[in-house]
Amino acid sequence: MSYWRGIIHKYREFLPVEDSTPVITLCEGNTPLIYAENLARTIGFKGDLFLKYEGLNPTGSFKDRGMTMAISKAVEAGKKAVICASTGNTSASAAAYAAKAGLKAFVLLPKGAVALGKLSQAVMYGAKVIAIQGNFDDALYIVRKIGETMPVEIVNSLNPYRIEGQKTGAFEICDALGRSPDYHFIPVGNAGNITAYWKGYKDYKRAGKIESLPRMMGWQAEGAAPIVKGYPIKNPQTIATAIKIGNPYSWQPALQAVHESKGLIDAVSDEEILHAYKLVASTEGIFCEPASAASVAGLIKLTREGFFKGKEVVVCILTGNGLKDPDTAMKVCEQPITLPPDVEKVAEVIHL
Ligand code: AN7
Repeated sequence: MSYWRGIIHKYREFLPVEDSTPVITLCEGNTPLIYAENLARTIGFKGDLFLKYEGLNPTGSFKDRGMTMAISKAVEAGKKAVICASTGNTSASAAAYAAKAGLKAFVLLPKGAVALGKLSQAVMYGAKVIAIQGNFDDALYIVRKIGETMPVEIVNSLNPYRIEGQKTGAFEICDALGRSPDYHFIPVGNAGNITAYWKGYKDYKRAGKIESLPRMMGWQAEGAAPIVKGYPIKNPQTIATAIKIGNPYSWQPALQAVHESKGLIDAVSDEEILHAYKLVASTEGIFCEPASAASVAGLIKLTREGFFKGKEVVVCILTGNGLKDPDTAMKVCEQPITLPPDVEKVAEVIHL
């Protein structure tokens, strides 16, 4: 049988699993790498632009790659419960994989700062949802304290198996291109994913699967850009709630990825994020969430500044599905119009 059985099955030789490890999978991964010629033309980018649409994972974000590993290893270790803090996507993913594994899931969310779709996922999958009257960083602090004393496995990206699973995104990109990209653009929140992708590229190079490595280009939201500023942000602010994080756990590994790859981590404004968010949807037919569009916003910014010289191959990671956050979409787009059931009136509007 050749049906897709998830990233552990596909990339087992690169992952810390044994034949005896129980594989908890929802068939994550194998997401499309989409050639984005319309977007490239619109923004004046002359190279080859690809979008890796991670919003097509089982729970609608890249977190599923890491969660299949974290939950499989938790089951292997005999754990009965998992816990995470989340801006939304980690909690949705943890809740789903815990449901599949028959584990209890506890998720701590910053109250009022999580997109409704993500919240609905966590409750539907049966997690115990706790809204914290604070921000993500407060919630993660509590999770780490509880993890020290209670018999519960933390499945935030401080769990090393999360990073291992997420690195498979890099494998898929290289398998699809037959090489590594020249530049890898990615949003940065808690900085686990940029860390994971860099590890993936390095693992693939060491295995002789690729000859070169991409430069890692990370993008934070201006109001939540601790790595860019060089100090933790106490009260981070951005419309991209997924990356509204003031003190990222993987700060140092992310800096190392940028240093080793001769890349950068920079910031884009909410305005730039929303512009990219709308452009990806209207030029390519791809609905990503606002945080995901930070990678494209970064590409637009550097293209405008004349950063690219020739025919570079660029991959932007679109980390999550736009359907998770329809409220933001409806806020920033042209509103539907209402008309009586009248052919003439509708014809007037269509006006071709
Ligand atoms: C759509 O769910 O941190 O830099 O708790 O949901 O690896 O944190 C989400 C992060 C980018 C940033 N895009 O990735 C969480 C959480 C989307 C995200 C990021 C997140 P990291």
